[in-house]
Order: sequence, then structure tokens, then C-alpha cells
Amino acid sequence: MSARPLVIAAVGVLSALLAGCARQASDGLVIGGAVALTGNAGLLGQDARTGLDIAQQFYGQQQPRLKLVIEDTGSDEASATQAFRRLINQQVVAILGPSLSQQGFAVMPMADRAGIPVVGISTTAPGIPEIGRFVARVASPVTVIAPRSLAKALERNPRIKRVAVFFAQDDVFCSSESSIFQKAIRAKGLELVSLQRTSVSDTDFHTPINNVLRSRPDLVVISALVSDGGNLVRQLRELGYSGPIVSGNGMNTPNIYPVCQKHCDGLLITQAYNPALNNRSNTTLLQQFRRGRDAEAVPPQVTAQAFTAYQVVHEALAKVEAGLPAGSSLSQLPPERLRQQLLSTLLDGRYQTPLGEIRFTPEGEVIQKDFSVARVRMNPDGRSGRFMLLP
Ligand code: 1QQ
Repeated sequence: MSARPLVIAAVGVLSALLAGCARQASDGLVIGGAVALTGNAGLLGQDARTGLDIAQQFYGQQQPRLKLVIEDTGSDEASATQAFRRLINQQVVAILGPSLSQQGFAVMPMADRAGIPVVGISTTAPGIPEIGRFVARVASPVTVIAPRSLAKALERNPRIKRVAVFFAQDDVFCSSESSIFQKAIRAKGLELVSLQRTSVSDTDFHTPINNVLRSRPDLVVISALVSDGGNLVRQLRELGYSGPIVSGNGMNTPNIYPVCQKHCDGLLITQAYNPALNNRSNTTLLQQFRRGRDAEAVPPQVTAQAFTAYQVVHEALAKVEAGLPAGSSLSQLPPERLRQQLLSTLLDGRYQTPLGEIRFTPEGEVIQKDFSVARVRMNPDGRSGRFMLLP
């Protein structure tokens, strides 16, 4: 063999290696997931982690390759602050999270000041996108969500007149969701017969429940998180309430099953996710979610929202990358410029996600079209069940 083909082969190998390096460079970007893995909100944040992990498996195979780093925000503001600080120090390209609006109001301004796009996964309280220019969310606001389950309860039982309301007063989402429920109750001409303030750390609800039972409600509406809300539902049934219950987004997870058990049966909760949606990203989510689970298993809403948050950032980064001069990579852009471009591209886009088609307002509010209301159906074992979407 003459020396010439050898040289050509060597050059070929070298340029393949160099191209590999450029790839590698763009692969160096880190995306941060900030979700509650511990505490009361951990029961919601674990659903988010599942969605982020599935998205990482899927999009991790595609350019631009991102590395996902997940930090536990706990269920309070102090732990969320530490988690955000750790991610900001790692120079992440974007942050997905946190789990609670109560935490979002404390930590999203940190990402905003650092110029890092932050996409709320399940932060639904009014005012989240308005926190700052770099703040967006894929979770539809509670103003859009809450009235639907109330309307469904009335559609199923038009004789409802008297409504009792419980809300956890120490969580900003629960109190804002409750004001929206209360407004909708008044707008429908119903009578608010009892209003009970609870705490997300309460475990015994006998006193407020007895107050409610004395008011003889036809419907109970609850704004609480998973453990407190689940215990409240269980005790409400044990103390004899047998009417319909509407519960809010803070209880929107199958992780309520072990808490309220057979008494979770019949809860009405609005859903921003319909597992039956037929598009590529939902098919991917369903397939990956069902691995190692039963063939009919459906992802919780927060899992779909977390997957969506990753998807929109990935697609926006891919668009930014496609606009770069040949041979250059995302990680060669100055970090501030990369994040600015990510933000503007993200807000400009239209995405086919497990939540259906979504886009954003210039302020970062999500625009989503399709919602439904689920009725929880518990299996006879009282441990497993399903969120059945109502027609
Ligand atoms: C919020 C929420 C959470 C309770 C859902 C995970 O909607 O805090 O805004």
C-alpha cells in the first residue's frame, strides 16, 4: 500500500475525531431540574422526576445533547433556594421547576437575575410568569384549571346548592386556587355554607370537618397538597360525608392513593393532560413510562408537564443550534447570549407536546387548549386506582 491512501485515511479519521469534539462541545450543556423529592410536595415532585428522566432518555440521544442534573428542592422555600443556587453555580443553560408556586415566588427571581431561563413544571398560581423576563411555565394557570372541575360537579349533579370549602392557608397556590373556586361558586349562584382554613402540615381535621358537617353541604371543595389533602378526604368520609368532592391541583397525583385509600374514590380533579392524545411526543412518553409498569399504565399530569418542559427547551435549543454558522456549536456561544437566544426562541415557538399543542405569550405564560376532568376510581384493594377522564 502506498503512503498516500494511508495519509488520506489518517486525515479522515482525524476530521471525524475533530467533528466528534465539536459534538462533544455542544454536548457539554447542562439542563437543571429543580423538583421536590422530599416532604409533602415530594409526592408531586417524584412524578416530575419521572417525566424529566424519560425526556432525558429520549432527547439525550438527539442533538443538542444535554446533561440533566436534578436537585431536590424539598417542600419549602429554603431548600428550594439551595437547589437553585447549586444549579445556577453549575452554569446550567435552563432550569425546569420548581414544584410549588410557594417555592417559585422565592426562587424563580434568582434564575431571572442570573439570566437563566426557568420553565415552571407545575407552578400554576397567578403571577408566576410575571416574576421576570426569564420566567415561563408549561403548567396552565389555576384560573383556567379550577373552574372546570366545579362545573363538572354541577353538570353531574345539578341539585347542588350548598358548598363547603377547605383550603390550606399557608400555601400560596392553595389560597389562590381557593379564591378562584370561591369566585366560581358565587358566579354559579351557589351558597358558600362553610369556609375552613387548614395548614399543609395538618394531619387531624376533625374540628374543621365537624364545622363543615354542621353546615350540611351538597358539595365539598378542597385546595390542599397531597398528604394533608389525602388525610382530609379520608377523615371527611370516615366522619360520614358521602357527597361529591372536588379537589384541586395539589392533589393531582396517584400518590394520593396510599393516603386516602378507598376514600379517594370519586374525587373530581381537572386535568391538563389527556393520555389518549395521539402525537409523537405523547406516544414516546407513554411507551417509556410503561416500561417496567403495566401495559395500560398512564403517566400522571405532572410527569407529562415535566416531559413537556424538557421538550420545549430541547426543541428551542435545537433551533438556536440550527441557526449557527456551520462548524460552530451552542457551547461556543457566550453563556449570556446562548440563554438570551434560548429564551426568545422558546417563547416564539409552537410545540406538539403530551399536553397537546402549546405556545407561550411574550410574558412566558403557556397557551394550552385542551383540558378535561378526571374522576378517581379506586380498585377494590383500596391501594391502586385510576384517574378516569370524564366525557
Ligand atoms: C402550585 C401547584 C402545585 C400544588 C402542583 C404540583 O399547582 O404550587 O402551583
